[in-house]
Amino acid sequence: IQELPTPYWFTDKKAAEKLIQPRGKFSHKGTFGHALLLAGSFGKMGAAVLSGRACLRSGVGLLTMHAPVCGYDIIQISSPEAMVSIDKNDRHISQFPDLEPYSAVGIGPGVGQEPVTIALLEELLDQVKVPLIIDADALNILSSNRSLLDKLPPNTILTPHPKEFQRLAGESGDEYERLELARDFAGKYQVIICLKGANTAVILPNGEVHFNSTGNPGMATGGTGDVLTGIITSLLAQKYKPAEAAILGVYQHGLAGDRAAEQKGQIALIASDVVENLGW
Ligand code: B4P
Ligand code: MG
Repeated sequence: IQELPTPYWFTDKKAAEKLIQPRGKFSHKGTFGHALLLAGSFGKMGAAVLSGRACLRSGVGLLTMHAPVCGYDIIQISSPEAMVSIDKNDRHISQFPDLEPYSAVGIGPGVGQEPVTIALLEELLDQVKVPLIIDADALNILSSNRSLLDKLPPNTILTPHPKEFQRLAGESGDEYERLELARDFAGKYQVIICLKGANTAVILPNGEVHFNSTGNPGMATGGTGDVLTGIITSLLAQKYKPAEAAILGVYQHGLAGDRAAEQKGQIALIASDVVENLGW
């Protein structure tokens, strides 16, 4: 019997630590990139704040957060390290700044699915030339505007939880079938999928599946997904290759969740604790 090459990998401590790029003594903030996060809407500015703070705690040189008018004070007060770019729209994002200064773009946490935001996503997919991560309602926009899927730049990172994945790729009978569906999807659109849950699976366009070893059920609480988006956006901005940014980001997110659970216990854990326990 000929043994087939297995597509399955496991991200343990050793595998993850190998990916971390040490900081050179003479590095400066320009070395670590400028991230742009498009996040938040009226009533969901917390998602933007969580992803922004996680992005800052993951080593990015500079962060600009683009948000609707209603988010201006909220971001400036909660995240003094971030710069804010303000949309013309009061409640939802409808535009994005000139992309030239940015080394990576993250979109989705708390954005909602208003027509103006759908139009923005389409325009972004046409224009973006730097690595991109798409999460949350931006994924749901892709699911209900399927012509946008063909515009996804290669190696774009998608971070669906199982329900978002179902909307994107359809029903699956069991977890194995879901994984195979994700491998087909990643291959078809040449994207990277972080299929979130216990042992989040990172699926690469070549069909490789990297299962994560960190994380705990304490992380099943609102906002932890937004934290992951910020971490991966930060790594992309620092020029980690998209596959490495996804694998390492998922690992560090779970590790921070495990540290938070040691301190607070799983039941008390909230997403802000994950941000505060990021350590590199
Ligand atoms: P939404 O309202 O879309 O949730 P959200 O805003 O995206 O929340 P958030 O961004 O904080 O969390 P996310 O899941 O992105 O609604 C979620 C809906 O999906 C709900 O109806 C829920 O029931 C359903 N759903 C979610 N997960 C499901 C699952 N596994 N099976 C079936 N239905 C599910 O990100 C959460 C983060 O926490 C991820 O990084 C994830 O890996 C981590 N996490 C969650 N549970 C974990 C666990 N048990 N162990 C380790 N890590 C875990
Ligand atoms: Mg989410």
